[in-house]
Amino acid sequence: MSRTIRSIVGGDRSFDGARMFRSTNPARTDELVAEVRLSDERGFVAACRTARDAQRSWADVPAPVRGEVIANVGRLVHTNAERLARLIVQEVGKPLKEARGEVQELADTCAFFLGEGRRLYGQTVPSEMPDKQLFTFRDPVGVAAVITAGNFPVAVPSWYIVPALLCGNAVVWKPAEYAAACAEAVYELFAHAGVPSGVFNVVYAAGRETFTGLTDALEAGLVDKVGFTGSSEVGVRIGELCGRHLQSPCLELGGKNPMVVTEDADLGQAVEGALFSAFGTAGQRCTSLGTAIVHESVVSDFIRLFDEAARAAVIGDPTGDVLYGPMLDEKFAQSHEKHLEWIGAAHSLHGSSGIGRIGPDNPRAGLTGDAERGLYYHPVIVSGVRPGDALFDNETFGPLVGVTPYRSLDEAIELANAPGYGLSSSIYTVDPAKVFRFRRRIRAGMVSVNNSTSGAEAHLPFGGNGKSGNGSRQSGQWVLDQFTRWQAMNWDYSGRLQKAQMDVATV
Ligand code: UN1
Repeated sequence: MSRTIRSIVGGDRSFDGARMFRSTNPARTDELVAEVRLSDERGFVAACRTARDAQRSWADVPAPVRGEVIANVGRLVHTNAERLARLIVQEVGKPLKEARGEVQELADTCAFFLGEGRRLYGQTVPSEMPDKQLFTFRDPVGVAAVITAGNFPVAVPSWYIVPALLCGNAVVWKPAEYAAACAEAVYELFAHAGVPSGVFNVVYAAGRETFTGLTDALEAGLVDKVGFTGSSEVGVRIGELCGRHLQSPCLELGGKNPMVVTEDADLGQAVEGALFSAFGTAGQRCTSLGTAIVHESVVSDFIRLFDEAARAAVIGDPTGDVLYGPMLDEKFAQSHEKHLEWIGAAHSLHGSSGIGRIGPDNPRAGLTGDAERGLYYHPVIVSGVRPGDALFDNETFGPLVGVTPYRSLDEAIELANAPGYGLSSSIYTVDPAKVFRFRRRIRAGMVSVNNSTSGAEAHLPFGGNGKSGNGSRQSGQWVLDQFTRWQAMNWDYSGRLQKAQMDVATV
């Protein structure tokens, strides 16, 4: 049964715009999951004002008590885990097993941060002068505006929302409209867990209105930190906008994640890793494999095995046990089709009995879903990709992966860094010297050894460099520095004016 979602959840509803968005099941596109009323830019600003008004008293709640609220969220996630996972499957088409994993990632994030409520440590620091003591304190930044994609509709938003709230900030969240029902479910978990009204706000709006609303809210001094997960293009615009207000946002952007397969690698293991990295979530993770860079002595064996594995993979109905399901929604299906046009004459196709959308005219043997109503696409492996090819240089965010050979490890690393992204990466080898050379030279924020490019754990720093982000890190303890500001204090109890640098004590 579908539901209608108002444009601002839990806040002022007078900004409901006239535009509606229909969130549908990508495995059965005629099945409506939710109908969302989109706000205009004034709604975004109003939500920021509500957050600003509510933030001070939330910051006055002792941090360990805020941690208890996060613990409540975690408990509610566990109680509602299956319902939430099935909603993710229904709304964005992620296979059930992956959706359960995503819910677990949300629970893990709560488990990590609930304890931080008792650990928002400052420091006591010695002074250069006698009878003087120095201290540091962490304070919340204020209002955090969080804008997220829908490929991870519950876990990735929680990387911002959970620590931001724990640190005493108020949050305005603009989720992806095509994952609105998931967002509403997340909102309800936080509301039931005891986050006071106005401290956590959700606004549904289209990209353009969100950008204008954010511009106005920053101008009015209503936003202190922006967290954004999405494309590199939009990330650049958000970075420019925040820079005008001397703010540095958390940016988690695209990736063209490389996997280097060396001549000594276990090929079976590498192919298994490539299959999941390239095609898990239908390639729609920011950590998905972009290009497999394979030593020339094993590249033809690698392609043969990868091709066989992709042909044999079960694709289709996400409620079942499949490698991947449909594209997230129509918009992603369309951009994937554009990326397929990048395949040129110099490339060879593997991995598929067809190319493009699977349907009655373009069948795939063993598809388990409804080929007519689902946004299912053939898995495509393209060999012969080189720097300068659109396919090599750009993120594609679909079940489409390149393979290129290399001769020396240094060449492999150069190829891996060439597209200019720097999110995730992987190397398959048994040689520790290669691992550490790769680790040092690769520009990526994340390196996997003998493992998928996807699947980072919630307590490690997640984030990228270059076109993948501005060096900010989501997840784990590192994110506390995003949502708090350090304050330094000195306290002189000597009874006289001791001047720093001038009255330094000597032995
Ligand atoms: C994303 O696609 O935005 O490492 C995040 C992974 C997941 C998170 C992906 N834990 O693949």
